[in-house]
Amino acid sequence: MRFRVWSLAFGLAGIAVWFAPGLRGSPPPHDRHVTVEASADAFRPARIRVGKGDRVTIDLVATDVIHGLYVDGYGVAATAEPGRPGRLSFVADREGTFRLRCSVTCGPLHPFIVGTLTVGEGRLARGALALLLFAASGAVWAVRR
Ligand SMILES: [Cu+2]
Repeated sequence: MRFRVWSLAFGLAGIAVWFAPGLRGSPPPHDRHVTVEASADAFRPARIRVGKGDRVTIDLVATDVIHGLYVDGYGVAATAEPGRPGRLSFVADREGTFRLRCSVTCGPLHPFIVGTLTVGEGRLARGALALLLFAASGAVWAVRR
C-alpha cells in the first residue's frame, strides 16, 4: 500500500512538472555577462545560451583586427578593435536560436565568423526531471510487485 502511494505520488509529480506552466523551468531573469573573443576565423565561444528574459551583456574582444558582432533577430551590434573592446546589451525576450555574425569585413574568413545565441526556458531540464519522476514511479511500482 505504501509503495502504491509513492508510485502514484512520483507519477503525479512527473505529470505536474511536465504540464504545469508555473513549473516549466522558467527561472527568474538573470544578468548574463559573456565575453566573446573574435579572431580571424571564429567567435569564442561560438555558442551562447541564455534564459528568456535575461539581460544579456556581451563584451566583444578583438584579438587581431577590427571585428563586429551582430545578433540576428535582435538587431543589436558591437564593434571591437584590438585593445578596445565593444559592448552590446539587450533583454533576451524572444525565444529561439539566433545567428551571431561578424559585422565588419575583416578578412578572408570573415563569412565563417558566426555563432548562435539560444534563448530558451530550459525545456530539456524540465523534460529530464519529468522523465526521472516517471521512472521513479515505475521503479516503485516494480519493486512493490
Ligand atoms: Cu568579419
